[in-house]
Amino acid sequence: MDLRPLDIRPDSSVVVLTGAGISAESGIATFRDSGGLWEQHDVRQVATPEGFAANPDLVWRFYSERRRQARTVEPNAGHFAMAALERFLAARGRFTLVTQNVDGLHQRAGSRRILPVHGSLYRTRCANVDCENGSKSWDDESLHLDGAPHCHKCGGLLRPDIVWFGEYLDPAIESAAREAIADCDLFLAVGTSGAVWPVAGYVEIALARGALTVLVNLERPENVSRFSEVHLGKAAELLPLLLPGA
Ligand code: BV8
Repeated sequence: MDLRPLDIRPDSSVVVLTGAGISAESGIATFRDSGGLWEQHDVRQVATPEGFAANPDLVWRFYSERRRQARTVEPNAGHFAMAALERFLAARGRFTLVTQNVDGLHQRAGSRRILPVHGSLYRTRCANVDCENGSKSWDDESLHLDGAPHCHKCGGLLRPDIVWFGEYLDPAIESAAREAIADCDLFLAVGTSGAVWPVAGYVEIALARGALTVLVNLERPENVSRFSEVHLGKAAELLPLLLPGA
């Protein structure tokens, strides 16, 4: 495959946005591909506050199953290429990994400069806004297949620390992502359908900045026209060829 590596120098400023496609070759289902998560589950029932209010046990079964599964798979060459790029830029460049993924595979591959814009599968928080725990979340690998857990402090329901549809992203994380993109030379999107807002609009910030916008994806997504360079294929195969340090 005659692929020219991206022009990334040690002092480049790079933001990478990843979606479910980068974890596909690790064996984790994406959302909108055939056989994807949203084909197997009603998103309104398992990924909205209304769904959680209606049936917290079902939501906890959904996320517990994903917690269990994500621990049975390994990061792939795409995740490791991301961590290598971060190391390549560490001395004189700037690097930010904005991920929509909640599976923890970037962390396990060694990436550190991560903005988890949709939360994390392995963090839990109290759903009671009046709880003295507040919106603080904590690491939690436990599975709750037989019923939703309750808060030790207030007795209210616990919830996964995930951003559901109709919920705002964490403002600090969102503004950090927008700031990094507004300051980058290269915006690289990997494995995302560009279907979910406000993240789908992040490429516009890069374009307004005059950054080079590059896409690595299996198929052309909705917002493909916003990218000046498009590489169609599997992230685990293409990223090691495109990125330095891999
Ligand atoms: C919000 C939960 C304000 C965690 C998720 C306009 C502006 C603002 C909001 C909206 C708007 N229009 C509509 C909205 C509302 C909504 C939205 O965007 N809806 C969409 C569906 C139209 N947005 C929200 O609700 C957001 N909040 O805007 O707050 C607000 C508040 C109140 C009222 C109004 C507004 C919150 C969005 C977050 C929702 N939570 N997940 C979880 O369970 O995981 S989103 C969900 O989609 C996942 O997090 C996922 O990360 C995300 C994006 O999906 P992708 O990662 O892109 O995955 P997908 O399967 O779609 O695509 C995979 C791609 O990979 C494909 O293109 C495929 O070709 C490719 N691929 C496959 N294999 C490979 C590959 N590529 C490379 N290699 C491979 N091997």
